[in-house]
Parts: sequence; C-alpha cells; structure tokens
Amino acid sequence: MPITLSKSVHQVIHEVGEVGQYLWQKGWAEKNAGNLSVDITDHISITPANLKKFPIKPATGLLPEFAGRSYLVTGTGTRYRDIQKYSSECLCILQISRDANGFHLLWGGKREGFKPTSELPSHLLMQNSLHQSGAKEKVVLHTHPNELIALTHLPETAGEEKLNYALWSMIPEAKIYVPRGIGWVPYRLTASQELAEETVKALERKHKVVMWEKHGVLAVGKNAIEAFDLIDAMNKAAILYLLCKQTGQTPQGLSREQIDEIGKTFAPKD
Ligand code: 2HA
Ligand code: ZN
Repeated sequence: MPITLSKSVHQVIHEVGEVGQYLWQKGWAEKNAGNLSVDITDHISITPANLKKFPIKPATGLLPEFAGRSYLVTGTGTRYRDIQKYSSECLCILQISRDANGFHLLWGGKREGFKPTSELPSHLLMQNSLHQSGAKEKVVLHTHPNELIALTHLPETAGEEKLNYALWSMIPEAKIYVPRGIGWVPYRLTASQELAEETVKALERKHKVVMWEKHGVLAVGKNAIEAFDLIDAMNKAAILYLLCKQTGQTPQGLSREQIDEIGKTFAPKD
C-alpha cells in the first residue's frame, strides 16, 4: 500500500506533469531525455513503524547525509510527455534509508521493472548541495533545449563568458531573469560522477542554470515551473541569436554598458 499523499505533494506532482508537457511541446524531451528530482522531505511524515512496511531497495552511491530525506524522482527510461497522464508509473517518491544503503519506495514506480533515474546519485548530490546551503530551490530539472545546446557547438558562443554575453545581449529579460548567468560545465560523460561534481560546483557559485556543453541544461527552482521558466527565457535568447545569424549577419546586441545597467537596476536580492 503506497502512502497517502498530502495536498501539497499532489500539487508538486501536478506541476511536474505540467512541465513535462511543456518540455515535450518545446521539443526538448525526445524519447526519455532528461530527468528531474524534487526534495519533498518537508512534505512527508511517516512513522518508523510504517516505514518498515516499505522494504529497503539497495542502492549504491548514497552519502550518509542523504539518510531520511524524501524525494520525488523520475524513473529510468521515463518519457517527460507521459508524466501528466501516468504519474504513478513515471515518478516515484523514495525516502533514503537510515543507513543510506538504499531507499524505501513510498509511492509510485508502478511500471514493470521501474527504477529511479540512472542519474539518482547525481541528483542527490545536487539536492544535498542545495539543502546544505539553505537554498529555497527544491527542484533539479535536466532537459535538452535545442538552441542553447546548439550555441555550445559554435566557437563564438562556447564557454561561460561568451555564452552569457551572447544571451544577455539579445533581450533585457535574459539578464533580469538569470542575473548571474548560466554556469558552464565542459563536456563530461553522461551520468558520470565528474558531471555531477562539476555541476555541484556551478550551483555553489550560485548559478541557477547550468549548461552541460554539447548535452543539455540543468536548472534549479523553488518549483518545477520556476526551473522551466529560467531555461525557457535563456533558450528564447538563444533562438534570437541564431535567428539573427541565419540572416548572414552578426547581431548588434545590447552593449556591455546596457547589460550592466540592467544588472544594476534589477540586481538580485539573494
Ligand atoms: O535521462 O538526458 O542525460 C536521459 C538524459 C541523461
Ligand atoms: Zn541529458
């Protein structure tokens, strides 16, 4: 018997389903591309006696500090487009066991052979970094936004400094919504420990959007919609950049002074 979900957890699942639709409609979620986790520890209360009814599923790569924390995560091979309709097949809620040697599957994961995302250790590393720093962000969202990825292949926009200048120069909102810019992680093998560690470093530098060179984007947000919006805003700037380039001309762009002025006027409060 799965746990009974509170209204707040239902809301989280609803938002994840909604964002899954957006990612699919945008063309950023081909096949089973991307994965997502939400730290819902504050929304899950279960007595030790009840917890025992959910046997521990062994897992490796879990750190002791994850123990007792609860997460909503996508399943391995899950399609973002299916989440809204089949949430309990595509998602699960797990609580890391007391000894961090595995997890209790509290809800969902109803599909045959279900396993949490293969990137679970990476997601937990990022979630732990957010939690330890007292961040309000609870969602870690990974997806494949076309135009942003394309810019990582072009020498004139590859690299943190060049990418952010190109994006900020396209439209004022890019600087307003992502004032610290996108953090840059050089190409690393998918699902590798190196990719996770480099991403955590970018989060520690207070980036809310992180570019994985020639692969995709990871964003954090207080909820799934917020994480999606940040990527959407930056991908819009990437579209504008490429639209200008398609005319055969180089875009004029906002000047560095204009971007600085926007930065000062709309400086983040956190
Ligand atoms: O989950 O996108 O980076 C599939 C991926 C891995
Ligand atoms: Zn990916």
